[in-house]
Amino acid sequence: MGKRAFITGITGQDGSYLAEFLLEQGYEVHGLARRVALEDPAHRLTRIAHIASRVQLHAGSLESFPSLFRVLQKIRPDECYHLAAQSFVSYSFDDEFSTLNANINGTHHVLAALKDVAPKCHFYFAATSEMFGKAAETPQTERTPLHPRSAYGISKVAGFHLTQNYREAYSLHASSGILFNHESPRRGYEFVTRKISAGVARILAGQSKELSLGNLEAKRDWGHARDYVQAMWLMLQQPAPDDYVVATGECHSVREFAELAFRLVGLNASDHLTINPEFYRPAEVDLLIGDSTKARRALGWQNRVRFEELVREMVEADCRAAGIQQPFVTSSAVGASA
Ligand code: NAP
Ligand code: G4F
Repeated sequence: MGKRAFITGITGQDGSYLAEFLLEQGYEVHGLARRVALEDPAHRLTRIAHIASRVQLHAGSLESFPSLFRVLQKIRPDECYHLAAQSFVSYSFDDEFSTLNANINGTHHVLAALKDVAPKCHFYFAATSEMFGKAAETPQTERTPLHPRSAYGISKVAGFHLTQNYREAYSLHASSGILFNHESPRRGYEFVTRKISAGVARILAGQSKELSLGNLEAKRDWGHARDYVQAMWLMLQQPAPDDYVVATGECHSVREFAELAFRLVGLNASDHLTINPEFYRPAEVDLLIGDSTKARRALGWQNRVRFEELVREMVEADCRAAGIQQPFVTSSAVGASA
């Protein structure tokens, strides 16, 4: 019989790709979904609509230990991927309390429940490059000191330490993936890459004229979510738990992402891009670039999708959704600067 996996955050970007991947591997896939999502599948389960009949959803929320305990007691999974979180850094400045509450307690609840009902379960924690924040060195590795710059980053540092502590104190097979930014056409619209790809599509479709962003000089190491969920799975297949950086090793500024997205469809970014100070953060993370040598060597993980391919896929998907079937100019025009 196939293994049984439980995914918190199955309705999110990563959860949807991971569920697909695990189904392909023959897993029985269970997921946690909020009650409101189960009652409004047409709007809130869109990312997993195509696999809805093959996954089993259970109502629960990060804030409620009893809900998580009940679900885990019923499923007793072989593998648990804890992805659910308030994941938008910017929002964590507006509501530090709910971010810290959901992210720290949520992780603690899942670990504490597993310890009691499924102590042999292999556990994955969705840690993040945001933990490096004001990074002490470049590129960042598993040994780089942590200096989070937001309530979100702080909540993930706490989850990371909780995961390590359950590994050391209770011998749980608990691993953390320190994942750098990863995107896709399923990315939430609040994140800058999707805001750009959707904004470009709207402008090309004549539905708007400008795209308003914040700090264009921030630099990120952007990969594709489909590649990154495979690293999560690989971590849980290892004989011993550990922590791994997952990144492409290549970084680009928000400006470069936006300029390429506009250029791909034959538009000039400077004709449409405006700056709105509202989108600046009280404390910014200026530069993230990861060194994933350990994951590549120990797990055999590799990222397949490069930067331009990622931008293309996202812009194309949003253009198609806006009714534009062939949005791209020729590749020679892409090479020319905007
Ligand atoms: P996402 O698209 O924002 O998905 C977040 C998921 O968490 C959704 O399924 C959401 O459910 C669920 N969730 C949020 N609050 C919840 C609560 N109180 N109770 C139950 N479920 C709740 O995030 P993602 O991009 O897939 O990222 C997955 C995880 O990796 C997150 O923990 C994120 O912090 C971390 N991470 C992401 C990246 C990245 O670049 N994407 C990088 C490093 C780490 P609803 O659909 O009901 O809102
Ligand atoms: O797309 P972002 O909102 O992602 P951010 O803050 O890097 O966080 C994402 O990646 C983390 C991994 O490093 C995850 F842990 C986290 O859950 C999330 O998935 O912002 C990227 C950069 C920032 O520097 C931001 O200041 O883009 C800059 N930016 C500039 N203008 C903007 C905008 N970000 C957003 N969201 N919206 C803007 O208009």
